[in-house]
Amino acid sequence: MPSLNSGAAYAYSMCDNCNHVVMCGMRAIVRDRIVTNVESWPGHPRGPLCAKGYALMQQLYHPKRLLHPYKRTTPKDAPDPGFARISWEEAYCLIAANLSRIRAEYGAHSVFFYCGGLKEPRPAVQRLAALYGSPNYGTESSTACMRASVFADWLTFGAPLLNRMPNADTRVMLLWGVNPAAAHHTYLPGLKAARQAGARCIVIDPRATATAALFADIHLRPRLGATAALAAGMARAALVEGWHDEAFCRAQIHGFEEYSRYVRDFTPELTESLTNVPAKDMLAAVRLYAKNRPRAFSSSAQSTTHDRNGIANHRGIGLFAALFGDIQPPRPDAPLSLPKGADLWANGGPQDFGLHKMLALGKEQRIDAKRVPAWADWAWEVNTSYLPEAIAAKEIRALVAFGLNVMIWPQSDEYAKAFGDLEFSMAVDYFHRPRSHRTLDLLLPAAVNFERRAPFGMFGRELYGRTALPPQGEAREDWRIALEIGGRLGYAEECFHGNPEAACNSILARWNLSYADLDNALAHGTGITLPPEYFQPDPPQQAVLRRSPAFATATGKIEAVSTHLEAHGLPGLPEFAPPCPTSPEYPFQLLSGTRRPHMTHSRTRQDTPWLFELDANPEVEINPVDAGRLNIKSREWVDVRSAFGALRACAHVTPEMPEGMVGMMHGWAAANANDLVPRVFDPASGYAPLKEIPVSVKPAAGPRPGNQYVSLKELP
Ligand SMILES: Nc1nc2c(c(=O)[nH]1)N[C@H]1C(S)=C(S)[C@@H](COP(=O)(O)OP(=O)(O)OC[C@H]3O[C@@H](n4cnc5c(=O)[nH]c(N)nc54)[C@H](O)[C@@H]3O)O[C@H]1N2
Ligand SMILES: Nc1nc2c(c(=O)[nH]1)N[C@H]1C(S)=C(S)[C@@H](COP(=O)(O)OP(=O)(O)OC[C@H]3O[C@@H](n4cnc5c(=O)[nH]c(N)nc54)[C@H](O)[C@@H]3O)O[C@H]1N2
Ligand SMILES: [Mo]
Repeated sequence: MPSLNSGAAYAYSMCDNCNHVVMCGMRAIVRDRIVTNVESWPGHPRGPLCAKGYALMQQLYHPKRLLHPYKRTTPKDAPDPGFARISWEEAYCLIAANLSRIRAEYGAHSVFFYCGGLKEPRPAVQRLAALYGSPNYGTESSTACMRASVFADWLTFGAPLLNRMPNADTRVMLLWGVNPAAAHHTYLPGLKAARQAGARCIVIDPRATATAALFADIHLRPRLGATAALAAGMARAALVEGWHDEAFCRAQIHGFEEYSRYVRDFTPELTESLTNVPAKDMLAAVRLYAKNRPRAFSSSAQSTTHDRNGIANHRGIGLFAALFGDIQPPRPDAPLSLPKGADLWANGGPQDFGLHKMLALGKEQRIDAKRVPAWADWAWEVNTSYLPEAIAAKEIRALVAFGLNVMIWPQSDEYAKAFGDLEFSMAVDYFHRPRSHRTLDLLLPAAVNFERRAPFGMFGRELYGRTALPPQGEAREDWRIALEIGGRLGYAEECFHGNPEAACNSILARWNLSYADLDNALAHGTGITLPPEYFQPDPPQQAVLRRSPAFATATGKIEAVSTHLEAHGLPGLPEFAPPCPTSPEYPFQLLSGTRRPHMTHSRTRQDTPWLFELDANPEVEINPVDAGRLNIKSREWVDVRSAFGALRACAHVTPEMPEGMVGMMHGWAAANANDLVPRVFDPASGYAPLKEIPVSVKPAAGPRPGNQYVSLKELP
């Protein structure tokens, strides 16, 4: 550790508090092996740190952190698992005995390996699943996060092509369902620079977001579940006016005529009635986008796919953007581009390390193979929406989970209940989360930031090591746990004898580096930049990048009619399907999970008190007109109901929400937005309608709930 005057030293890591996606560089000041301060890492490509990064210190030293392995002592249906402390030895013996028995009796596929939003542990967990022999490896990304939008792009373009952030030349940018002001603050400087250089901006978002306030010339505020209609209406407007690139469309879009015929019905009047977007604003937005170039374009990671018609929505957006001829097939002589940012981990890590080829064996035994076949045929990660059905059908007998949050799923308790029917289940986490861990057999303590070496940081060609202080209590790095379980199952050699640093070295070796080189750079507070010729993407990535001169779809063109979806008996065109209708009983559309700058999913509540202070109650955001009519005031409690569930939360009256829509963050243990959402899924992706369910909101009858919003529980 590089030392400072006064006996202190610097330690380095990367923030994991935006679900391991943004990963800003962090530098800590350490005295007597205790982190006393956290700051942005000077010179690091990601940053600056936001409140979530600073608050990580509190997570590190939280008195309720999980510090030892625990085993349940009560029957599975008991409300309290009665977790009792055990040794790592006992924990590993239990795991190895159960996993070995289950594989012998029912086959390896009957164990589901799961990683939540956390991206860092994934390569090690993939390797474990592959060695064990189960194709049933899935994550939150293959259930509720950005992978469905990648799927939609792949169906349309053969690659995740859509997001083109602005640069100095950009004249117009279209931000469709993105709010970097809250979700990706590191994009803001680029947007600001483009704006200052004169770029115009269209924002499409139902809410009055900070992004719209900062950048939008035109802001369209559609109702939920109407994306495919808005995209079709916008496409029609461009086609009718002849603003599109006809020659490009005819040459490069498969099914262009069918698509043109389909969108023809979406007149400005019909589009307005379906989407609530005034026709004249919609037409002005299309004109602004069509008449300026170069164009930049960014579409949502997930909002438009959290819908029963999500894949069609997202494909509709992509096809609108494609009409102008901006999205070209890759050139045969194009240089291999480098993975941007920390995408190496966000996309699952190196495929050879994760043993993806082995993971793909026995694909027909994936739980999504028959239930979401269009997805299973494409995604290497299994969709987990139907886990309760797969457990009831005895296709799955055990669960090995890293970072399990049942509140990502609609009707979350059905998942927790189903896990109680397993023969064996375990999770690794920073904290005991009663709502998610209630039915598990084992709970294991994960080391957190500043206590782990793996994985190292990778941002484009820049590699960064991390300093690891000794973990608190008996916590262990996720990589170590996964690799040690592998060792107990007979794969000690393949699992680097449980040593995360040795595992990292096996990855770094492709660049003739080892962790010692990263440590040498850390001594100077820096990383290592690979020379361009040194960079070798994985072979499958190379194939995608090199596949040319056509689009990497079956037809070699942009597919307005998807051959993949048609082959699976689904509509090939991005057709509009009406959202669940509101009614006098349930008059509001529920927009759940909109990111807040200082909150991350179910975390950053009591586990980071500084952040919790900023937002200490589950809030329902409601427009002043609606609130006035219902006699609801800010900070008063309201009951929210859908046909599928109910919860009580605190009102926040704000013009940010449009009339007829209410907003709520998911992940509150006692006011879980996903209790309101039914288990019906987009047949193409298997994703849930997290953003279209009708609800009612009424002043709460009875007293304000007491201190029930506790997401952590102390262990004995
Ligand atoms: N209604 C609604 N539901 C949604 C969404 C929405 O917008 N609306 N969004 C969806 C999306 S996009 C996502 S990504 C998911 C979020 O889903 P998740 O990312 O799974 O949710 P988190 O709340 O971050 O829970 C992760 C758990 O893992 C633990 N954890 C975090 N990091 C680590 C680690 O490195 N190691 C270990 N062992 N444990 C760790 C945390 O303590 C926590 O208990 O929610 C989805 N669900
Ligand atoms: N602070 C913070 N940052 C995060 C996270 C976090 O929890 N906290 N989570 C990370 C993760 S896991 C993810 S997946 C990303 C998500 O990143 P984003 O998808 O960009 O974030 P959201 O805020 O969920 O959605 C963006 C906007 O879409 C709008 N929207 C919702 N539905 C629709 C619709 O039907 N049409 C249109 N046009 N707009 C719609 C919402 O109002 C919102 O303003 O953020 C990442 N960054
Ligand atoms: Mo996500």
